[in-house]
Amino acid sequence: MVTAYQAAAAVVDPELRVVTVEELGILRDVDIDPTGHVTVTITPTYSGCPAMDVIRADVTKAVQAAGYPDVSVRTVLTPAWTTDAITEAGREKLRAAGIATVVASGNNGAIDQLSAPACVSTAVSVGATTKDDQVAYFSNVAPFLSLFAPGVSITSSFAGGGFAIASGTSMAAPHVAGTWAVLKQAKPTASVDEILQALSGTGVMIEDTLAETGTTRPRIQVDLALSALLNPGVPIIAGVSPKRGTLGTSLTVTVNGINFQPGATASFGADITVTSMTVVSSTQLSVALAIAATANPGPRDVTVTNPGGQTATRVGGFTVLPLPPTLGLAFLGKLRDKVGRGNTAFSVDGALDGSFRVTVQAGSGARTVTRLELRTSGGVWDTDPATAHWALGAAGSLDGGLLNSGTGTVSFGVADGGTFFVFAADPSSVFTSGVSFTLTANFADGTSASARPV
Ligand SMILES: [Ca+2]
Ligand SMILES: [Ca+2]
Repeated sequence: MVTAYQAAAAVVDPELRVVTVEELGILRDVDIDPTGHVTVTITPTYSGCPAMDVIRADVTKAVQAAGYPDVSVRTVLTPAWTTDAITEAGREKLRAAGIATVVASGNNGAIDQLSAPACVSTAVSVGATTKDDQVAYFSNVAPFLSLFAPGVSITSSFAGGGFAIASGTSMAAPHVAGTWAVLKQAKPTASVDEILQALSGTGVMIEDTLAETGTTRPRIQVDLALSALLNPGVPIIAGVSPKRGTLGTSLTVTVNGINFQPGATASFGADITVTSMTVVSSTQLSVALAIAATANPGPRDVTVTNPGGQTATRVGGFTVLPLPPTLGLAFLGKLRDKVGRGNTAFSVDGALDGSFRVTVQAGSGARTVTRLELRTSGGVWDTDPATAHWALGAAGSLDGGLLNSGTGTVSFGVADGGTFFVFAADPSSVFTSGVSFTLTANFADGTSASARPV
């Protein structure tokens, strides 16, 4: 005999007839009271889901047919349904039917595992990157992560109306779900594997440098994925790594993409000589470059040409950097109170902070500072809200106001030979003379430089 639960669980979704309400995670509970009354509890996939009326009727009919005439169906809205509720069997059936299950990787900052159910092999798992293509510190990452998408400081519609800015892998996953819909619309016959292949093959390869595990996964590029899906066989350059080189230097870069053929050639524009190149595979080239000492700094278009004449061009795919500036750093003691203890603590907290003077040495040229990081054996401080590191304050003078009192990000100019000051809260007597400090500054021209106190 079929139990009331089995009868309710076997009801198929009226819109996705390949999966049952149990596999979709819509069925929450089936309860029989002493009088024989059956109460079935279900959760809609979204509020106002029109299919719920049909499901309610189907479940009632099925439970009655199993020998329980007295049935009521209760709808609960909390906890809200998410794709996390879909069972593994449900995911497999959806995938076989051409429906992808896109799942956020989770926000535990794990470096080699994903939250369930993103870890399920049939899920399309999505981790979060910053807008400048760093892995977000909170994002779970693993070698088997499917894709990255932007997930830091994303403007989104919010429950209750209006918009808000939020961060999380739950902000990254909808970028992939939306992209999936665009690709599926462009090619309705495409399978889950075909679309996933187009997205991963044309993604920019992002290395998890925070974790230093070497894990490198693709961050989606919608336009290129669309082109790959609609133009099979055509070469596409997804990215160049490293994508910058300093004038007067030689380096080897990796070109990632699709449909590279044996015998392909590459060019990197004016003042850059390709000294040798290897077609590693249809998705990867290794190219040795020599950048002339007299090269003009700036972006170059990268072009790959297959022997048949088909070309792929990535506009501005590689940038020639000027020489980096020389920095000086002096530890002045715990002189001022500018910041507190925490990633967003860009205001006074009543305790004196480690205070440092930074000099852009004469002859370096005027620069614009875009990121600062202070490192000691006792910790890391930075101006980057996308990392968990504590606040690093920056000011034009010891008594000047913070240049980064908002979110912590910096963008300020320093003259040739000019100075600025940075401030970091002391967790436990870290800031004493004799401790080894390293300050690293990034500049708007793409260069970076480090300094230690002399
Ligand atoms: Ca302080
Ligand atoms: Ca930070």
